[in-house]
Amino acid sequence: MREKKRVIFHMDMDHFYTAVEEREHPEHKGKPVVVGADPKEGKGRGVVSTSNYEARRAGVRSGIPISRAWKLCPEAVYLPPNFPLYIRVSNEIMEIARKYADKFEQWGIDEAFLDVSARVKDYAEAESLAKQLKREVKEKENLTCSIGIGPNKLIAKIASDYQKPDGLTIVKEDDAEAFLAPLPVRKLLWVGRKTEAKLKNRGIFTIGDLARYDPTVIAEAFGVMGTQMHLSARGIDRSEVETRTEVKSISHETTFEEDTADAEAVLKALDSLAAEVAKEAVGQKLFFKAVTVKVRYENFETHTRSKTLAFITNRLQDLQKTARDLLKAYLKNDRKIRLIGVRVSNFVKGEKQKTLA
Ligand code: TTP
Ligand code: MG
Repeated sequence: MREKKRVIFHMDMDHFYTAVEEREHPEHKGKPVVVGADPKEGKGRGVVSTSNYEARRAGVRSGIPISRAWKLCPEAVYLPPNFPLYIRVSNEIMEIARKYADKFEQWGIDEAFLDVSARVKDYAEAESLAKQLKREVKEKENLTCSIGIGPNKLIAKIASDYQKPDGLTIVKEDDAEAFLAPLPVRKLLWVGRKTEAKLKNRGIFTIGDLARYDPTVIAEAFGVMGTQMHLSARGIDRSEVETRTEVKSISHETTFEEDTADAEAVLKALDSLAAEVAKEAVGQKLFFKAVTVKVRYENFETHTRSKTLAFITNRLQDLQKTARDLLKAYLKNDRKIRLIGVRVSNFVKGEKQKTLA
């Protein structure tokens, strides 16, 4: 028996933080806008959270140092992030989108997967449903999003990114391999920078190159991830849209005013980051099991270390102790540190944990 064909949407808001800022401050519209750390006339530290498309044209993108953004585009409007606002708007958008699907999975602050298989009989109906969703988001929130439609989450996600902003891209199952083939391997969820470099060494640049490569060689070189990666390259993804709305992780990070090797100062900053993270977790009634710390040295070399606890918690003491233990390995070498971060993940929603002390 043939499995019923699925129709999956992936929705991704366009330049989310800056789009919300432009909506709240129409005087910024048409100008390059950057949300992130304070640029301090080019001397600022920290990074760009996101930028609107005008600023992207000047080369300003998520993750680049704010000092570089300033050099590239001094005339941009620079704004600090207003997280409570973005979270509120995100919640409103997710409430709208949720109604369109039988299974709905929020992914990060501005993305979601929707399984609409039971609501449409073909791709033409899927297209009009997606247009309706885009229209409702525009009318109610005055924001645009891009939607990808495909036979699974993998293809839908790559499709939503294909045409942006305000895009709608449909990739039918039969067209999936041809759609993916010319795209760089980096577009696959499994491929980070290191894997990308290893693949390039083997002459694999595009998803098509990977799809054609001998899967047993890939599996030998990359293990289980290699097998997954090869399936992805062929457009195969059986993972379900999981009805889940909770956030995946809570994190805070800080860039020091000056790079420092002062262990006490670093640990003190770590404690206050942990306090912010724990406060949010408690506020959202989330208990976590995994803790990650991130360290960036003065030369931008960046490391992360994680620990999965034997218990779930949202107590500040547990978080501070675990984060300190994890960070200590990075403090032994007297190297100057530029940035640290704390993240918690593997959540369990509070209600289910009534027995917790
Ligand atoms: P994205 O959806 O990756 O980016 P975007 O919505 O700004 O732009 P696009 O139109 O390409 O989708 O991320 C959503 C938000 O998450 C983004 O507005 C800001 C935040 N973010 C960061 O804070 N740091 C980052 O490095 C990235 C990638 C995103
Ligand atoms: Mg987005």
